[in-house]
Amino acid sequence: MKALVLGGDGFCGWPTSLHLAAEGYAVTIADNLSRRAIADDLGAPSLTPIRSIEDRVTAARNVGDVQFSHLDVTDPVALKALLGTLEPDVIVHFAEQRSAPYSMLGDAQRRYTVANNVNGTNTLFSALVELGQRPHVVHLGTMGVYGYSDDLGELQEGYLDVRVAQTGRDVTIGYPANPGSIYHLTKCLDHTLMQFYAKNWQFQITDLHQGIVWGTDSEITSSDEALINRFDYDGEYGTVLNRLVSQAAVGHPLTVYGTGGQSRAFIHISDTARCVHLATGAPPDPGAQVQVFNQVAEVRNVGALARMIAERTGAEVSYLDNPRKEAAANQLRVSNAGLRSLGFEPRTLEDSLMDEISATVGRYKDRLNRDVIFSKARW
Ligand code: NAD
Ligand code: USQ
Repeated sequence: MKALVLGGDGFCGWPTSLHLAAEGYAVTIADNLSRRAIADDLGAPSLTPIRSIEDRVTAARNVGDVQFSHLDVTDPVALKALLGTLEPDVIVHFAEQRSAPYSMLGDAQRRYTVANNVNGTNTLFSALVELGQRPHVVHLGTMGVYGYSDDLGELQEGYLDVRVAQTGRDVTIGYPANPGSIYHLTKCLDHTLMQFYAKNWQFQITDLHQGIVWGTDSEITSSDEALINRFDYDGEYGTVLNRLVSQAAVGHPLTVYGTGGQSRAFIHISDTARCVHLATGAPPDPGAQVQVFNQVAEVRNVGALARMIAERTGAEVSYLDNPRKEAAANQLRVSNAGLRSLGFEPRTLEDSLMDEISATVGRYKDRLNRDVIFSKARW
């Protein structure tokens, strides 16, 4: 089986590419390395010393069949040329600008995020239509497409059974979109695009609505220094749990936004790779509505996480004015029945994984730039 991994040099894409290669896929990574460039612009390169893509791919050949193509997914000519040669069986699409705060920094970042993400997804499907190819496409979406509320009960997977007030009829509708940033908005737009392509051109599409990914390494990326995964801790790209662990490691007060009453869904990076692999093997029928799996291990409260890390490390917790427009506190319940039915057994924070991440951060803490800890984005 041939897998094309778009965005395979990134935080989720790299361990997933290696996992797929270890499972016997012939993997081609396509990436324009924009994440590395943005990190340099922000003065916030990965805390872990990730290798050049060339060195990574050379080391990856000990794991399995891995190739690299330097390619921008929004470039139709380059993308069609690669697809035409490769004819992949499955495409995993990670290649988007994925930071909510970055997407809210200003005009340039708002426009870049929409142009890159929505245009990339449309360019991919339009190219596949033109080439007459119908691989299973697995797209990485986000839990943030739903908003973060349990007003409509436990979050179901993409769809909601409702009774229409006007007719009394019971129907299934797409879950109402409620994005909280320009970045999250692009995932709602992607989803609508994909519904149309599936319906009109009989695609097989899976959208993985993923929670916040934490940790650094999978078993494979930790097996060789040259395979080490990236770790972001800065105010724009660092996600909350990884940020708090890295702050504790350098004696910085833990940056809780607002009351810390926010509840969010989390998943460990090694589970991301496992779940994507499970999803690649379970395509929906051609032309069926987009299959949605909530790629989530557990729900946690931000304030409680900070207190847990403070207890483990002696760090101080600092409650800051929230730079974001979001509910000060929320309840959240999430179904992950789809991936569980495929064999997903979530790894949770109680496992020894917290020790692993603390050890990695401790090893590289001298590389941490304290000037980029606070987020510059306000909305
Ligand atoms: P990342 O920024 O580390 O990786 C994305 C990769 O895509 C980068 O290597 C980047 O260079 C590449 N890329 C971006 N635009 C491209 C383009 N036009 N052409 C080619 N390559 C391009 O992000 P990540 O954390 O690995 O996230 C991957 C995907 O998973 C994203 O779509 C993101 O929205 C989704 N996701 C991430 C998280 C998380 O917590 N990290 C949670 C939920 C969903
Ligand atoms: N938060 C803090 N302190 C911090 C950083 C964040 O309290 O120092 C809070 C935020 O206010 C928010 C929560 O923690 O309430 C999560 O923030 P985050 O930066 O960890 O995550 P988010 O911006 O939602 O985005 C991340 C990924 C994105 C993915 C999303 C999944 O960057 O790609 O789609 O998580 S989800 O959150 O489930 O929508």
